[in-house]
Amino acid sequence: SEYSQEPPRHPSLKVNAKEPFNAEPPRSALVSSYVTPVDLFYKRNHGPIPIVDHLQSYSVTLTGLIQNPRKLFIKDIRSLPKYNVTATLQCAGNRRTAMSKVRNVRGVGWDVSAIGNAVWGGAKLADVLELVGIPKLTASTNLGARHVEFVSVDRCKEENGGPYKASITLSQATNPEADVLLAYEMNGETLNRDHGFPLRVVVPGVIGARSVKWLDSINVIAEESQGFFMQKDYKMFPPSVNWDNINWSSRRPQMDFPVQSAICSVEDVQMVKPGKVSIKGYAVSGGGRGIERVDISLDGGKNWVEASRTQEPGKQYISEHSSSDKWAWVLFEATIDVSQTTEVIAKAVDSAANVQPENVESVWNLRGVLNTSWHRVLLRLGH
Ligand code: MTE
Ligand code: MO
Repeated sequence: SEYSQEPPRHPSLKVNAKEPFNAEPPRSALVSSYVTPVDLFYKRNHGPIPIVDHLQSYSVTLTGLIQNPRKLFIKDIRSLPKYNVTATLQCAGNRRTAMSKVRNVRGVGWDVSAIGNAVWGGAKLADVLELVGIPKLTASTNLGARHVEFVSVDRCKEENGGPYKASITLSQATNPEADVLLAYEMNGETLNRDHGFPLRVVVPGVIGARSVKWLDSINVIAEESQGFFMQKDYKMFPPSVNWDNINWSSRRPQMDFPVQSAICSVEDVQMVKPGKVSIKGYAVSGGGRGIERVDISLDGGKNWVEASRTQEPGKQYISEHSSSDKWAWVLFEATIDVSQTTEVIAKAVDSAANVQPENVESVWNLRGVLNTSWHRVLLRLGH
């Protein structure tokens, strides 16, 4: 079958769909290390994993509204300054299963682990675009360019057998501070097949759907990508919209993700012994907004205590071109005392004082994206 050449995968991944392969690690894996190991990083695909086996002949085509279209080989990309950016990648469908409990939604059922934090190594897209004559900090050009589309090597049924596609604005693409990468390394190792070998886009602070894997071409265009995943998916609709009255063109493609957190050191429901229990999890916000604080409540949200937070810059990979960690999650921890059945709630606040919504009902949408409601786990006394 077209799925007969999939790469080997870690046995502890929870497989939500086999073909295409969609899997997430156990919650506990996310709080065991600040940087998520590659084999435990969630995998989100819309088709078979393509095989790119001739690295010498592999190239990325730069085309569209540019003076001199050209092909870039891996050696050309590697000859540009290399940056290591620690960035959290999150699928817009993270925590969808909990949203579907309110009312049915369409999409792969994810628990809280369709997210991971990695050190991505590669060239900045802003430097690559300069090679074809588009200067840094360009919002539009006299050829009418305003968007940059990424087209993959893979094939998916949503595109009727065509490649996966997405786009970002030209101003984000040419802004060196946006840290958009063409990445060939993940956590200091060559990018593997599951995560986009030999080259993928990483758009920090933006839903994972825009970080196109197995890059085939970069298309400089006037309007945003007309691909399925920009126009007919990954949009946030109000709770009143259903499959009969949906009008896809009435909403913009989702880009930045909102403030998010989840408790990962315990399952829901978790049996615990009376006494001290360590509550650990992750918190992250999109758009480069850092996390201001994480609050924990044991009484349904009446009273809160602040958790402690850690953020370790990807020290072992830092080079002279390293950047800050505004794109990366914080891990939080609070020790609580449990003497009865207790619901533990986490909510995060970002640097713009955005707060996670209390209830999933208020953000429910038919595609089940962006469930960022307060995260709750139930602790029961037992052995
Ligand atoms: N790129 C291609 N070519 N094909 C895909 O199916 N899935 C996207 C994005 N890039 C996808 C893709 C989605 S929805 C997400 S969330 C991320 O890749 C997942 O990246 P990962 O598998 O490396 O975790
Ligand atoms: Mo995704």
